[in-house]
Amino acid sequence: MLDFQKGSGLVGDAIRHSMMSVEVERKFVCNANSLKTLEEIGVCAGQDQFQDRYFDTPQFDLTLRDVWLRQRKGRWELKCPAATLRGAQETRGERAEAAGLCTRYKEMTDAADIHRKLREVLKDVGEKDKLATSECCHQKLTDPRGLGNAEMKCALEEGWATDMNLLCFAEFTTVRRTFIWEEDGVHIDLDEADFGYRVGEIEVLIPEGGDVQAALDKIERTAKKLGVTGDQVVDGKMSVYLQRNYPAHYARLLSQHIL
Ligand code: V4E
Repeated sequence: MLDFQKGSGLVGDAIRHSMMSVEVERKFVCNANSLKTLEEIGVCAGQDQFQDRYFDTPQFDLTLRDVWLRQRKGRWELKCPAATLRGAQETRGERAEAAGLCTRYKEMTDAADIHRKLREVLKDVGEKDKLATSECCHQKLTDPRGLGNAEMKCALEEGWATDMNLLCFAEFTTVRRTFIWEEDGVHIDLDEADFGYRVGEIEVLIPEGGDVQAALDKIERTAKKLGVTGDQVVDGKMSVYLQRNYPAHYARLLSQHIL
């Protein structure tokens, strides 16, 4: 999550929160050389620490639809796929995106938008599924091998989330260093999650319907400057968290090409 940029300055929260934004992003492994380049050319915008708590139904109805609901710094945020480009000849940036190197997600921070989206996504979950849900919750609560207690601890905290049968399934803290590439308005985050995983992210935030190609080009230029090469997809924090804590769900997300 980052702020819209205008020139070299950050536009304030009022604008950011009133608009739906699209985050175009490429993850990378930050080695000593790319860190040196970043420290030489980028402007360090500081270090932050935050806790993320991700929510889903016990059957993972959201994440199986590539919808990611979380609480960060006490605020609700939702990420879901943004519409893809159609028609025109595929560009280098789009190829990188198609190969999974770049992702493009719509970000919502407005509570009404988030609730609307959740209702839309969950409307297909019928009575049969609801019954399975309560059985699944029960199993998680009583199964000593499960992660039930941590999950249920969160479930009682948010009335509307509980009403929608949403439970906290992942909780971790990230220390983030942010650099800004001033000329291009690109943000580079270096994240370290408390479960022992580090990842870099090159990010451009655009308004919905904004110039995706320009964002992909900026990311490509930045990656080159940082010496980020190759076509290997780098896992995000959540992918690694799921691999370690929910291997069966992770495998399902992989098989459905969501991760
Ligand atoms: C797993 C996932 C999402 C949830 C986590 O998003 P991510 O960008 O990894 O987290 P974070 O903390 O960097 O968020 P930010 O601060 O940038 O807003 S959202 C989309 N996905 C799916 C996904 C995917 N399929 N491929 C890759 C490389 N990343 C994420």
